[in-house]
Amino acid sequence: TTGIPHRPGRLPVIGDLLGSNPRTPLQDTLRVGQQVGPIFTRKIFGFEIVFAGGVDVVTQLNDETKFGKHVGLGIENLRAVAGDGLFTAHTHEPNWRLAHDILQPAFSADAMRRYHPVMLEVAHELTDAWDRASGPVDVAADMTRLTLETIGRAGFGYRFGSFERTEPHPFVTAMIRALRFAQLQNVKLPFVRRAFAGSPAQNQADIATMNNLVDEVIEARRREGGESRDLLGLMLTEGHPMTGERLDPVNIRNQAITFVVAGHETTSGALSFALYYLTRNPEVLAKARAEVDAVWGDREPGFGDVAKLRYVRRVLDEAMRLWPTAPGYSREAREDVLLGGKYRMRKGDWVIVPLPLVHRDPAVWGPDPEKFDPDRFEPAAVKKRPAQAYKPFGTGERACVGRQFALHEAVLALGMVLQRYDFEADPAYELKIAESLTLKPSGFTVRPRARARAK
Ligand code: MNH
Repeated sequence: TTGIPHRPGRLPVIGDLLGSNPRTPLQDTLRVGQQVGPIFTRKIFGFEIVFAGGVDVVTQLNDETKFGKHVGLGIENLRAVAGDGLFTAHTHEPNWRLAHDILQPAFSADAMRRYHPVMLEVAHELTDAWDRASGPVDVAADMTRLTLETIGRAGFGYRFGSFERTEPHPFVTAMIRALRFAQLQNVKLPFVRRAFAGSPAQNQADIATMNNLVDEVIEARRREGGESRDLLGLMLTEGHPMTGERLDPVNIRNQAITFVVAGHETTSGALSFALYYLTRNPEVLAKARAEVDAVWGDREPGFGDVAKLRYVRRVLDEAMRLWPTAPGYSREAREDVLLGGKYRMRKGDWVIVPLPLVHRDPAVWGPDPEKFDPDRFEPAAVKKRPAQAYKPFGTGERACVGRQFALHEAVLALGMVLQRYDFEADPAYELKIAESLTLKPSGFTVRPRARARAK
């Protein structure tokens, strides 16, 4: 990593700590990258980490013959929670491919058709809650209710009861704390780590809370049997399509926790940012709503109606360009290479790709990358861009398996709230982004009012 530029003013021992905030590592990295360039390092608590945020260098990194997913740093720590589940598994662990192949059918077009009624049911719980709301609603909190309920019911036949609760389900409280604990284990100074991460004893209790719930749900399904081909059904009854090999019980538990976590945080943030940008761009909102009115009218959307909302989909795509809610991934060299034609990487060396930088590269996205403009995703515009310029769902064989699930769920929910409400948002609200494993707008509220025409 010698010779890679970093921000001026790096200090001995504490490195680039000044100007870094443990609550906003991604936003700090974004600032540094915009100042320093497409390839840079940050040194935090003795770690020197290489980042690559230019579309050219990311095109090199996304070449699967030269690089693969790196499980390290933050993701390695998550193995305390999710073990060898799909997201945190090393590609060379046999359980990665086994689970990948067994679970693939749970994300086919056929499977989406089966999930649609469940997704619709949950979206109605959101609109029921918003119909009853007498004041502003916290958008990220309600979108999290929607997405958690959706993955719980569609994947596992489990109801968290999110819309009946004022406080989060105990699983969620435990999950949020356990994820924060895992992420902050990289912080070397013990007093800082404890202040932000909480105690190891609490962490053990949180992991037990999560495991116990998952074990109960699995036990109940085993007792009841049933034909369901949801995620849990596939894991409990299917073998590998070629070898017939089955998932072991510990791995099934790891997958269940993985899917509940990966299956809701990111989609919730994407919906929240989309609604934020809609309230800030009245012309975009008018166009999106006109599409919903033209394609859906006052009808309840069927499965095939969701993919017809092409403009609403572009609103989501553009929201995930500016704030990709899974804000990055790591790539590890499979052989010795020259990064960006300049910097030597040895086999096993790795770099982080901060997606908000890639998605703002002015060489690709033009002089005003901060401008929210869904027309960037018109087919003709997409065709003109390099293929690796937009990667909110990651890349290669380790890319998101839940992409179609997330997009169906999100377009459906966004369409339904556009169909039903006018939104009054506080014009004084300034976008504030909360970073956990994922990104969400913090403190963003809207007042939903039933539209005159919709029933
Ligand atoms: Mn998802 C992997 C983004 C929704 C389940 N997801 C990834 C990766 C990104 C990502 C990026 C790759 C990370 C890496 O390379 O280290 N995921 C998203 C976004 C959304 C999303 C932006 C919503 C918007 N993901 C979902 C949903 C599910 C899901 C919904 C499940 C229902 N994601 C996964 C799993 C993986 C993953 C599982 C790991 C796949 C693998 O490595 O085999």
